[in-house]
Amino acid sequence: MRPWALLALALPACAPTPDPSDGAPIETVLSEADRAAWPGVASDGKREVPAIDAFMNGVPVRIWFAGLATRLTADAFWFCREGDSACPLDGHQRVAWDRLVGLPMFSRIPGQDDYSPFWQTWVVRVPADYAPNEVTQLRQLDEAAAAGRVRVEGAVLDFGLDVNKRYVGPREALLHCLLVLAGTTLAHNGDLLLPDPSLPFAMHALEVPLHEGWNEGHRVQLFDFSVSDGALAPVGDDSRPSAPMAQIFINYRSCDAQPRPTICDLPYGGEGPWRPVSDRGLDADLDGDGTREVSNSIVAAWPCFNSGTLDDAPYSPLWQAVAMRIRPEVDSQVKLVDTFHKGLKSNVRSIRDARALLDEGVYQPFDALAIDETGLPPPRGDAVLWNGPAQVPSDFVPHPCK
Ligand SMILES: [Ca+2]
Repeated sequence: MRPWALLALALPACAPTPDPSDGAPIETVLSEADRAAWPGVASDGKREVPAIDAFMNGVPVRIWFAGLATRLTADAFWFCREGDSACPLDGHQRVAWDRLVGLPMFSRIPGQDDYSPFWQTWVVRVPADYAPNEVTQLRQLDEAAAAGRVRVEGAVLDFGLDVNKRYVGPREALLHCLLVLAGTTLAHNGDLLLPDPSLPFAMHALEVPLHEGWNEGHRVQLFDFSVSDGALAPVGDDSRPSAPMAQIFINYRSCDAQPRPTICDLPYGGEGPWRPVSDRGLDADLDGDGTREVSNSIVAAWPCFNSGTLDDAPYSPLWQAVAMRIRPEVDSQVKLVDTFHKGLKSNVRSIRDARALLDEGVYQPFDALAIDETGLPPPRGDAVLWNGPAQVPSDFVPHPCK
């Protein structure tokens, strides 16, 4: 049976029950409890997806934190005219919104068990007399496909070599689109990138665009990260593709160290004596800038960045969180952003720095987190995975990397 047909038959019992006929915004059928599962932090009547400062290869960088995630993928459908090879993806593996016929359709929404912001890409080929948005529900798609009016095909791209020169080849394409409630914003979207002492001038971050789509006849809003991610090559050979992941390394101090680290005086519900060096993890403002953004975490990959080591996976906005625990007896030798301004004096600003300190015995062996830095368990499975798309310069082009 075609995969999308399975979807139409198997809506989870816990799902909101939208009236599929009215075309109203999804917010009209969501309860307050439903809304809590959507991305972003609500305060003062606004809802914002926060940003986190980290380091990559010696320089400060910024990612968004769109919540804990899984490697699960869900189905999204992009409507294109028969014969239009420039739809739905352009030559840079970004969504070609001006070529689409009507709005794309997403099979799931946040709060449903099998929702994922990583979408397996299905192309719906439509004839010349197809009017935009004729199909807005899975059941309608199934009927139109069965009647031969539209044709659904998987989008397969030849990903060739990745940035680390490893062969990937033809794979189904994943797109990273974050469904959000109306009015949700991305912190620092289009602002200046973090101040970087190595740059001669200030650069703006690429502004990630907001678009609309359909879920079961209701309009939904979404941020399309294909402008910075490009299409992602999935991994695994299971019945459906999994999202690729990279790694983020989070510094931890021990409260058994002497002198006792000042961050140990903050309330924290996490694991044992260990404290993450992170505003978010501690729900604190370590650097006193009025935000919960700073961290001394290290990302081991970045869009179009060749790490120079085959150990490192290429960039993915899905990060596996790994702990770097400083041995308490050498704690005082390591400077991090919990004691110095904005990390510019941190001893650990790249994965290379971190591995050197590991070799010197400053760190315990790195271990993948079983609970999030805030002390919360992951939503399913045993890995803590963050949905954390990168902020990149405004002129960034994801493919081909230059
Ligand atoms: Ca702060």
